[in-house]
Amino acid sequence: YVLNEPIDLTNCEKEPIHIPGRIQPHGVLLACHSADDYRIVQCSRNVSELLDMQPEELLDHPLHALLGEAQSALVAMEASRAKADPFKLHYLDLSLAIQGVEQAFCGILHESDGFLLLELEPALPEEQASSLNDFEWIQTFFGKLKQAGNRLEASRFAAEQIKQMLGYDRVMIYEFDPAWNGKVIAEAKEAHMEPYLGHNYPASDIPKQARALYLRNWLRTIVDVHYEPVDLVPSLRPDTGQPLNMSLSTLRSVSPMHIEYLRNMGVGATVTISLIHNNELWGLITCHHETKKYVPHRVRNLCNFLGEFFSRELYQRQQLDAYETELRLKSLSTRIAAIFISEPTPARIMEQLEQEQAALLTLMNASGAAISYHNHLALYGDTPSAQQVLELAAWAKERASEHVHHTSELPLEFAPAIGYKATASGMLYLALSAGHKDFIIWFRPEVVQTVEWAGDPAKAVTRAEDGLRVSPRKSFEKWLQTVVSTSAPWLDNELRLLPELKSIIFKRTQAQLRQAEALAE
Ligand code: BLA
Repeated sequence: YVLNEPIDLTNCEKEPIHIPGRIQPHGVLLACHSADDYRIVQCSRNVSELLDMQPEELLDHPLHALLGEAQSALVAMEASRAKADPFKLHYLDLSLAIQGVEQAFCGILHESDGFLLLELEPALPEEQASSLNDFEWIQTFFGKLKQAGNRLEASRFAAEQIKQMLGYDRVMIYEFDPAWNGKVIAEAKEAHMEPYLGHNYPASDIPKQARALYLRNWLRTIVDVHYEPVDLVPSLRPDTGQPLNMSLSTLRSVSPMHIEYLRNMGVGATVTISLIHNNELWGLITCHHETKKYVPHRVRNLCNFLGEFFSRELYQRQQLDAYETELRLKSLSTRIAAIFISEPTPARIMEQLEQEQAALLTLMNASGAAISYHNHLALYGDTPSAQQVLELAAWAKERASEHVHHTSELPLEFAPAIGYKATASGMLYLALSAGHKDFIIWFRPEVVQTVEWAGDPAKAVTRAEDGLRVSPRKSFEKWLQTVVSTSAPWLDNELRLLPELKSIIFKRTQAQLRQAEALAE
């Protein structure tokens, strides 16, 4: 793969993977003109092997010349469904007489810019019998997911069952982070294989255009990473002279970059299922087999369906967890606010806060807190010294917006904090009065994290001696990155509580100030 541009990872994003003009050889592709009797306008060259016909015998002929009237009527019916509902996978069992012998095919079809793309995969003889298991698979899957205690357990069940259904060696649930790096959060695998559970992969392993494509096309398979791609004949659309858009094709030939990646990884075949919620790709079910492997379309389709269900189930669990957390935090925050409202004097407020310090820390999942109120400074739990707290408050005041400043990397932003990073790598500052004389700071300890990468992420791409070839890394050996001076992040549902708490306390503080002034007069 040779590029003339300077080499960087964004080149990967420029490969037009949806128009390769080639397919994988385990099936044939026919592009038919939808408005013209489904006349075949392009086909893959391997029709000569799988259908025993030359491309010239098919091109320009209507589809019914190949399939017969009855079957092509069924195809036309399914094609109109496919046009109406492009996100579903549409397929039909078809039969073709090849050298006088009837042969079963799975026909997978979709619409592509006015063309019907019909892909034919020879059906395996054992397929008919095994479809009886489908209902059982579905029942087991639904049952197990409902039983799962949490997200990770549900993911593990899903991985195990998909592995059984595909008969694959390894199935992983792969989750993206906000920067599109990915992590294996659950894994089912053969005993002899090295675990990938917990491994992280840089965003460049799955470039942007591939992720965009997987949002539309929910299931892909590479039957044999050592395949020879098969050309389309003619290579361009005869009507427009443009390449055929193969975004939704199941046989689409895969990026040579990715093929090289998989070979480097020692993988023989893959199935990948998109995990989508709210029209966002949040993860993938990635499945590996050590050698080449074909899985019937019916089974792949079922895995796809279960993947969708799994995705929804996880989302609902998350919503429920978030709701429970929200209620718990609200009640804690009300308890703290109530102290400011009901206690008559600043001294009493400080006394009561002392009593309720556990609630104060739990509210922000903190290990320490400092409160400065009416010239009193109180420290609860693990905190820096009083002097350090005052210096920190002066620094945070300058940075605060809406009276709040928070960081989970304090030692990187405020050098003096290096000295107490074990106690306070995270801090959340809230002013309790408009002039910042009063404040509260919550602290979180340093969490030293070891991130396991599958290979050095800085070397996700290697360049050859000629300086022009980009290729995926060769090594997937565990590469450990140690992250220091960082605390657990402050979460949205925690930060959301601050405005209300602030407004209650501000009002009270002002009222007390007015009282004090009135007394002084
Ligand atoms: C595609 N890369 C992919 C896909 C996966 C990964 C899952 C989807 C295609 C598929 O179905 O197999 C990556 N696979 C992984 C990861 C794991 C795994 C992280 O099993 C972890 C266990 N890839 C590179 C570099 C480039 C690159 C450097 O590493 C570009 C220079 C490109 N990856 C690349 C491209 C695709 C891809 C272009 C799209 C392939 C296609 O659909 O044609």
